[in-house]
Amino acid sequence: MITLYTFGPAFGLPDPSPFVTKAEVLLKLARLPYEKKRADVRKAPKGKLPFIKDESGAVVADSTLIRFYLEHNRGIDFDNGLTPAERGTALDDREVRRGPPLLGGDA
Ligand SMILES: N[C@@H](CCC(=O)N[C@@H](CS)C(=O)NCC(=O)O)C(=O)O
Repeated sequence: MITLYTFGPAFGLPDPSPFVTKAEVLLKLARLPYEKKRADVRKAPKGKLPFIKDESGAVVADSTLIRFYLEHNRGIDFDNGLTPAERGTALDDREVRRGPPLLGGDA
């Protein structure tokens, strides 16, 4: 089972971090079983949350890379139903305009 490492509930929210929330929504959309554990952010692989660990012990840090992991390792198509043009627009908005970690951004 995948473990999602989080800050834990705060301020009346399931988690105060939008990135943790994004990763959890991705896991819910993927309909994969997962568990959540609170993590000490100072010990996180990149010094930030979220990160996940899978059954094999593989660790993926960063919500965008978690999305890539779910798409490429678990065969999840989050853009299912979109036309090729819509997929391009979504990718452009998500990964180029907002600046993905792979391009040095922090979205
Ligand atoms: N690009 C990362 C950003 C993660 C991020 O900035 N997390 C913040 C909380 S919202 C964090 O852990 N900050 C801890 C710190 O900077 O010390 C992602 O998408 O997961």
